[in-house]
Amino acid sequence: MSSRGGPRSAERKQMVESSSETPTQRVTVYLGLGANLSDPRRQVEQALLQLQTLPGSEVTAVSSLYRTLPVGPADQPDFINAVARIDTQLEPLVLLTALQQIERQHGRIRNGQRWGPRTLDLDILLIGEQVLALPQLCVPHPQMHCRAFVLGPLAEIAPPGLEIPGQGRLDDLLAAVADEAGTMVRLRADDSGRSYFSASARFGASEFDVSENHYHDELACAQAAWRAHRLPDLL
Ligand code: A4P
Ligand code: MG
Repeated sequence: MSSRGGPRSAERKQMVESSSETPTQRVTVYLGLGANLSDPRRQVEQALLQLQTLPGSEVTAVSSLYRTLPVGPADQPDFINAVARIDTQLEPLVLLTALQQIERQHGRIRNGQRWGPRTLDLDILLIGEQVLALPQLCVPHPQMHCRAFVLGPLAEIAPPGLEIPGQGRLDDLLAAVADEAGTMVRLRADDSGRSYFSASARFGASEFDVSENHYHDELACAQAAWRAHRLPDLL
């Protein structure tokens, strides 16, 4: 019977293997998340779930969430910040487009004000050791080396001795912004979470009101991915 259809499974496996002789290279990328409008904590938590759904990508670590003072215009709410690490096959500009789509899903409006308030900001901080200076994308992120709200969470999940290309060692950069780092508040587990992951058990669908939550579909999808995924092991 099986000979009437395509190749048997062993043959199929071999075909798949030979068709992927030149697999797309995976690269480690660090992403910065920030929000200070419309329940910023939830914006960041939901965005972390949505990162799970990026094609050809795997979230491998997430920092704690931090409450941080705004850098830039002071007349805006405090931010919630975090950093995530992903392994991805996506090309840099494809990844940027995918991240901007997530920002739009969070109602991000760009009104031209530099460093102004936002529902969600997703920045590409590092792509391996690459240095990019494209019109749409600069990597490492041009301001990351002098921002405690990036360096602090990054240091939580980065390997020891991480170098920021062109800027130096993460440890040294973080030491240089110790004053700013001292103003950051790391959210605790009970407050719901040392990190987003410790709060993940609360992410039952019942916690979210479908009628007023336009993230529901993405969230349900991400939750399914979450359960099937080994992310909780990262805690
Ligand atoms: N772009 C270039 N390089 C990148 C990159 N590495 N990652 C381009 C992401 N985007 C990059 O970004 C403007 C354009 O930058 C994009 O269209 C993309 O093509 P944007 O998100 O529209 O504007 P923005 O975020 O206001 O500008 P910018 O300069 O990226 O601001 P930052 O550096 O993101 O700063 N204070 C605290 N406490 N916490 C914060 O998270 N964030 C900001 C924003 C200011 N103050 C803050 C925080
Ligand atoms: Mg930005």
